Amino acid sequence: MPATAKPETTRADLGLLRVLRDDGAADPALDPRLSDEELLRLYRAMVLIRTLDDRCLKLQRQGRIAFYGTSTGQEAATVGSAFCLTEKDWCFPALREGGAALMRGMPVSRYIAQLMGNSHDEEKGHQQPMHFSFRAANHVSLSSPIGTQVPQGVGAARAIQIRGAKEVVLAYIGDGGTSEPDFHVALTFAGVWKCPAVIFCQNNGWAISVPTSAQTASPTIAVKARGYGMPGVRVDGNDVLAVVRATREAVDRARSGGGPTFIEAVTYRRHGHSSSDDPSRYRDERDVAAWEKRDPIERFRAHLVLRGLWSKEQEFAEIERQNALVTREIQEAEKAPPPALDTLIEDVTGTIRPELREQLAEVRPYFEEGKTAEGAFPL
Ligand SMILES: Cc1ncc(C[n+]2csc(CCOP(=O)(O)OP(=O)(O)O)c2C)c(N)n1
Ligand SMILES: [Mg+2]
Repeated sequence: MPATAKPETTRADLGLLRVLRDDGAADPALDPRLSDEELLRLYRAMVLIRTLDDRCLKLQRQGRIAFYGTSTGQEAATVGSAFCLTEKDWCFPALREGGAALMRGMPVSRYIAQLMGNSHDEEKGHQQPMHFSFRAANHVSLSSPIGTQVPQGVGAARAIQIRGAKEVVLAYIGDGGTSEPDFHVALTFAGVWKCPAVIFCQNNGWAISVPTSAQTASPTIAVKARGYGMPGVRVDGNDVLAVVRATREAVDRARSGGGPTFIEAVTYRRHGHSSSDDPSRYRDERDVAAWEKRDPIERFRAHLVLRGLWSKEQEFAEIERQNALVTREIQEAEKAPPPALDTLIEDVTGTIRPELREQLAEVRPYFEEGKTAEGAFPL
């Protein structure tokens, strides 16, 4: 807890659900009691996000990809929540949930292909970097205007409800996104329809340079759920077991017809907003250092070590294995050609209009000469 945080209360939407204690043990009354295999799967997924963030930010600095946004410090919130979905459930991510797709089976090669927009990219380069989609697990690409994914997700949940199907929708939003009208519209209708949606807010303290304290005067974000007639839960977002516990309960409730839940995961964005941002211009580095001490990976590792499931040797081997995998996939991705030129107009509209074909014919010689466009990514 940050020094400025208010005292904990017993209200789910005002307090802070924690499972992992400071000594690494799990609170026996709240432990979601995962199997050893599940615990290790969660841990490896968290380390993979950290590894990719580290490597991809360097790729951006070297000019090998255009743009990147890390989720360093938020791995527990991302992985713990996505872990609770089945393959058939739907995920509508916000900005920082590429790791949710990885947790649900997206290969690292696809992740890197999306950043490069090459011919292996599922989106064929149509989307900006960091807008991952993974059809096999119903992970829907983010639309850049923040907040839009929540009404999309609630709409999908309504469709599932009308069809009488059993899938659940998990829609993510940032703390900044909760100030968007879309957020309120979506929660209003999720509450009225009682559709199978879990709305998961990653409160990471910042919306680019705007602190959460400037987003809302509410004591917590979770407490807003009361106004929409749904349960609100505030969870320690750096405690992966607490995130699993809160999300699993919410997913189970949604699947069994009990309606939506809003979860606020309290965490921290340790890096800049994106590769285009310099956070030293607007925040105190001492706050970052304080949050580094609550690192979600280190906290969970202490738990695994205490349970005899992890060792220093395994840690070294895992880091080496993941780095080798990422290196190999980057090399492969850089060898891959760009998407075929025709994909510029394919997959965009149901039928391709004749003027689009004409435009493509006009630009074809330009590309065939091997020219590339100049320009910096704006955000
Ligand atoms: C409607 C809209 N306004 C502004 C932006 C520019 N923008 C991109 S991300 C962002 C901040 C988002 O903050 P938050 O929701 O807290 O997510 P986080 O970046 O912390 O993950 C802003 C203002 C945008 N993409 N869409
Ligand atoms: Mg934020």
